[in-house]
Amino acid sequence: MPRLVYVLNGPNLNLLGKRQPHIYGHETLADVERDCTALAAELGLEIRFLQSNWEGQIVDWIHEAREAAAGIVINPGALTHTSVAVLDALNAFDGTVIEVHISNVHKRESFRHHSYVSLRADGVIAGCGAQGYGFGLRRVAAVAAAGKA
Ligand code: CA2
Repeated sequence: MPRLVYVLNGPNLNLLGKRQPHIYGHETLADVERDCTALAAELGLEIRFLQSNWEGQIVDWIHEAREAAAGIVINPGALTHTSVAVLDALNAFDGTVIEVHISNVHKRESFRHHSYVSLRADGVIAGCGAQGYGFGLRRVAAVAAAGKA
């Protein structure tokens, strides 16, 4: 049975590819989902690819993942820099957590340099564009395979 991975996207990521392409690129979130689904199949993973503009919905999905998933790949959007609630939810999740940012947050405004989510994340990927999601999935698959060996 394929291992389940939640791929969670926070506020405004539904606008990907539609605004600010100089920062976030031209790929839409639907493009990212398609690429992640194809890669997941290669890696023997099943994904639930989700986006919400609501903090509580992201928290609920993290709780749902506790019951079912080997890992979470999360781009929390601006919740990265503000949300203790998302951090607390991730702290209650036992699997692998990979934090992804499309842009290099460390090259940007100073308020983007701090991440609550990084206090829990096992790995952090930033500035690799939408490719970062694929790197995150590969990492979850590698950690799961190492655990099985
Ligand atoms: O670089 C990233 O992936 C971010 O997580 C994106 C967040 C930002 O608040 C973080 O600091 C870094 C913003 C997501 C908004 O995405 C948009 C995409 C296109 C147009 C407007 C917003």
